[in-house]
Parts: sequence; C-alpha cells; structure tokens
Amino acid sequence: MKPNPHTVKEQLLSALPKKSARKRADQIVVNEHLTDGAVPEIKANVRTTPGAITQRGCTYAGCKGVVIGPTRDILSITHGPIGCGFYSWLTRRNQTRPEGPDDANYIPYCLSTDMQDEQIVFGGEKKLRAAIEEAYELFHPKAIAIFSTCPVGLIGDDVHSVARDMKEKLGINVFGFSCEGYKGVSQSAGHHIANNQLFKHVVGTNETPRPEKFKINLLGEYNIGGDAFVIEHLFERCGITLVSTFSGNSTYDAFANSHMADLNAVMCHRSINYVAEMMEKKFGIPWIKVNFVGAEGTAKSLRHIAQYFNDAELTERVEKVISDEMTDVLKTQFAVGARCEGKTAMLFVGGSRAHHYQMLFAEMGMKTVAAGYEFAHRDDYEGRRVLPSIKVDADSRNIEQLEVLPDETRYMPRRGPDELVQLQAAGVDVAGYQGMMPEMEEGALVIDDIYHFETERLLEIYKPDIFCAGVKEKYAVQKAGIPCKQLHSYDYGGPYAGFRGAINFYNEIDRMVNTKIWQYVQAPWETAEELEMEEIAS
Ligand code: CFM
Repeated sequence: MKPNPHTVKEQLLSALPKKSARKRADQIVVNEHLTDGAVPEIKANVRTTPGAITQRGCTYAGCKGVVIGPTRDILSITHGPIGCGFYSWLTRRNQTRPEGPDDANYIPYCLSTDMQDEQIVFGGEKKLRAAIEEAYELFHPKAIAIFSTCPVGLIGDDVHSVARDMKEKLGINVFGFSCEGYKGVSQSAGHHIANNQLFKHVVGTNETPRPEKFKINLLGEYNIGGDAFVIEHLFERCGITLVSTFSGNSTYDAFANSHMADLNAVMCHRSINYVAEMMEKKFGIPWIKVNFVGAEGTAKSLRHIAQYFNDAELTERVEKVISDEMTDVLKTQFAVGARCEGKTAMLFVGGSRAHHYQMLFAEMGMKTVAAGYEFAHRDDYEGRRVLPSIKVDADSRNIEQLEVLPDETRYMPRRGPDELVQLQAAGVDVAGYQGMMPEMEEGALVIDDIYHFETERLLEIYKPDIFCAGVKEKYAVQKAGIPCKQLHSYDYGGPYAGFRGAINFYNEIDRMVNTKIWQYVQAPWETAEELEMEEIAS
C-alpha cells in the first residue's frame, strides 16, 4: 500500500523533542500544486538541529572544493591545519583536461600552510606569506587563491591584506577567501563567498575580444565524472562557442575573459546564481536556466540557447544534433522502460541534482516519491518567485552582499527590453528558475536537510527501489537492502550529462534496480548472528 505522506511526516517528527519537532515541521512538506503554479512554503537554509546527523558540509568545502576547486591553473593554498588541507586535494570527482603537456594543472596537488600551535597562538600570516612565496617559486602560476579554514577566522589572520601584498610583490593575481568552515549554515555560504571573490578579482580582467557569433558561458557545471566534456562536445557540434565554464574543466584566463560572452547558461542555480546576476548587472549579459541532465532537458536547453541567438543556421544545427542523438536515447529508454516502469526513487543531494536527476528517472518511467536538498534555499524548491519573501537571517547577513553597478565603459545590454519580452513569450524564461517542487508530483515528500534517522525511517516505510545520496549514506542504505546511487561522485561512473550520459545512466540504474541481490541482504542487526559471531570469536 502507498504510504500516506502526511502520516509519514508525523512519524518522522514524533521522534524529536516537542520544541525541535515544531521547528523541524516546516522543513518537511507534502508537495501540492496550488493555484497559479505555486507550491507550499518550505523552510530551508537554516541551522541543523544540534545532535542530528546531517548530510551537510562546511563553507570551506563549498568555496574551495565546489566552486574554485575544478579550475586547473589557479594555485589553491589552504590556510589552516593539515587536516583541512587534506580536503584541498582531489576529494571530488571533478575532471580536467589540460590542452598540452605545458598547460598548468595544479589539481593533483594539495597545498596547505600546515598551521601549528605556534601560529594559532601568535598568528599565521607570516607562515602564509612564506607558503605563497614557496608555491610561487615552485610553480610560477598565473594566480594564487588562499582559502581560510576555521582557525584563521578565530585568530583573526587577515588573508586579504596578505593577498594584496603578495599580489604586488609577485606581480600575479593573488586573492583570498574568508570561507571559514563555520560561516553560514552549510557549504552554500561558501558558494556565495567564492562567487563574490571570483567576480571581484577575476571576471573581466582579460579584454581579449572574442570574434565568434554564438558565445556563452556555462555556469554551475563542475565536470563530475566528465559531464562537462559531454556538454562541451555538444556545443562544439552545434557551433556554440563556450567562453568559460564556471568551473568544470576551466582555466583562470577563461574566467577573466568570460564577460565577452553574450549569454550565461546556468546549470546549478544554487552554487552560482550570484555570478550570473552580477554579470548581468555589470556587463549586461542575460542568463537563462539550463539543465543538461536528462535527454529532454538537454534538448530543451540547446533549443533555448538557439532561440536566444535567433539564427536560422544555428537552429538547424541544434535540431540536427538533437535528432541524431535521440534515436539511441529512445531505443534505450524503450528497453529499460520495460523493466523499470513504476519503480520508485528517492533523491537527497546538495542543491540541484535532487531536482535535475528526477528528470532522468522520469524518462525511465520511474517515480520520485521523496526528494530534498542538503543546503539549497527556498528559491531552489519553490522557484525564484519567492525571492522577495525570503527573510535574511543572521547567518546569511554574515556573508558579504556585493553592490554591483553597470560598468562605466563595458556595460552593454546584449538584448533590449522588447527582445527579452519576446523571448519570455516564446518560453525562454530569462533570469527565471521555477524550482524543484512545481515539477514534482502531488503527494511527494520534500525534506530539507534530511537527518539520518529520517533516511532510515523512509527506507523502512517506502522501501524505494533506489535511494540516491552520497558516500556517507551509501552503505547504511545498502545494509537496509536498497541500492544506493551516489549522485555527488557518481560512484565510479558517469558521465551522465547530455544524451550519451542519459543512456549511460538509464543502463546503470536499470542494472541496479533489477538485480536480485538486494533481496538477500540482511543487516547484521536484523539477525541473532552477531551474538553467534561473538561466541565463535571467544
Ligand atoms: Fe550544485 Fe554541484 Fe549540487 Fe553543489 Fe555539491 Fe556536487 Fe551536489 Mo556534491 S555545485 S549544488 S555543492 S550541482 S559537490 S557538483 S554533487 S552537493 S547537488
């Protein structure tokens, strides 16, 4: 029998103390389609209840790991103890492809100032300067970025003044990030901080003109498992020039030159919407939301880009690429559909994949019965229409909000107001994002910042055919006899973007949900065997 989502919500809340349950109730919502395309309000981007096991990461992770990390030729130095330093090294599956043996690639390196007691007591700026000089002598990079970890903020090291001095001394771009782990309530704060500094220190610093006709930036695509390679290839075949990606397979120069593009296509709204908005204000570059996860989403996104440029030849090429690719896509959809139709999925990941991957499941005939983001904001759930009603709390006020004005000489609106209205009328939602909930079915459960015990309850109650999350959840889920697909790292798979990626995904999920192995899994705590094992051991 289908569980009643309202009852499930009550069951989840009943495990919490009264006061916590009251607060938590607003983060668990049964989806509904209200009049006028609206959905119920959800509480998001708030602190996790102390004691709950959250999926979230920290601000440093969002800044260094997510937004800047995938760039291969910015030399990143983590200012902090070596434990945080470990995470300045490849822990996310962001791939990169240097153009040749001389093209710089610092992604395999892990640079840290390795703060010791002495720096915690007497300050770490001196050691940071020395680290920057040493790194410069070793690599001669174009740019150095410094990332602050928690103790840096606690002891008050001024990474920005160190960056200014070193920039002058070395003659290269050096900039710092106040992305101490504790700032904000999740890695989302780190995205914002990374966006601000990229915009302030890098975007618009390379004036090389771009003569191409259809120039775009792709924002919020991080090349996990090679996704960006697939998308780059699609653009190439369509005749679309990719000036810069923020930041999968990206370079410093591409960021610096990105204001030469005529359109920003935003893939992950949560992590990079700030850069899109600031570039619009300063340079007049409009942005549209795209989604290259799912074959339909890919086709629609390519079409919207073509509509934006309104060129017959481009449109023709885009249509040709779509129809060439769709033959294989439909063939696989048909094959897996026969085995997957009606199966259920749950998706609990960061800030945009919980939405995007629902499309892929839908293309396989599978249903998403529950989903949620770790750290997204209300606009990612309910759509940007709610932006004016989002209350700014103390945790958000903590993060710098840049005042951006049109550039005196370089502001050039790429489209006039009439053209924008026409685009809107043609279905290209300029500067719009409708959010996840309007696309989910009525009665689906939407849970913000899911707690681990809630995950376990959901598995028991719904017994979904697949649960999508990250490595922290994976093995607990599988011990419950349910396959878990990691949507952060793709386990060891991918790419899943574009048409080829969709086919890849259909086949993998088909295998995961149709293997019989899971029915034989019995968690140790479900049997008396544990005891017997102890007896054997003694
Ligand atoms: Fe955007 Fe991302 Fe995501 Fe994200 Fe992330 Fe990621 Fe993610 Mo892991 S930028 S919000 S901070 S799509 S690392 S590539 S998978 S939580 S859903």
